Amino acid sequence: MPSDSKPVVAILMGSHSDHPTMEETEKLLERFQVPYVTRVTSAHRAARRTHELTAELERGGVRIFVVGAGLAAHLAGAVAGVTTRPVIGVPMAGGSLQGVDALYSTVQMPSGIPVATMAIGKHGAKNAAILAVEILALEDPTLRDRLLAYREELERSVEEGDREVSESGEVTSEDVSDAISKLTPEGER
Ligand code: RP5
Repeated sequence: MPSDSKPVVAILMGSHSDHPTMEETEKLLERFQVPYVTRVTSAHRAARRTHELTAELERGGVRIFVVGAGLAAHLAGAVAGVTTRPVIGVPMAGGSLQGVDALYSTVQMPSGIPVATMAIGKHGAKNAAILAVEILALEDPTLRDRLLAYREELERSVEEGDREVSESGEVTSEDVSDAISKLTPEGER
């Protein structure tokens, strides 16, 4: 849920159906205690409204826009065209081209109007939140500390995974090479 404080990040999406993906952005912004607002608008079906909404959010204090859209995904570019604040684009997965259409539509901006484009789908939605926090952390030491704590958590999760696999008795690639060399006559190794 968006917090009561004035939002500094706006999460925009082309359709309500994009929300399950963009929830990943919301969850991470909540974890970092960054106030945000989430809105649905459309680059094609509500172009004028998108421009007005972007201006209104900017006037309200939004510093970064995270924008998710699918198919011919032009919403992030449309927002970037009417603001000088950073715009982070998230291409939705799905559709006939599994999100590649949205990726190309979001990333291939002409020079002058950048959209920082993330990976397709939920990985991209998560990274959009982290990138927004990284930008805000440039001027906020508390956010910087939270980012460092998050990185440490990621590292611990890798170590846990390593422990689980190495203690589970699963077959490793070294085990396979050993077994093969034992089965192969010495002259053929
Ligand atoms: C939906 O159409 C997509 O997921 C996407 O966000 C949206 C694009 O809407 P327009 O901006 O083209 O209206 O199905």
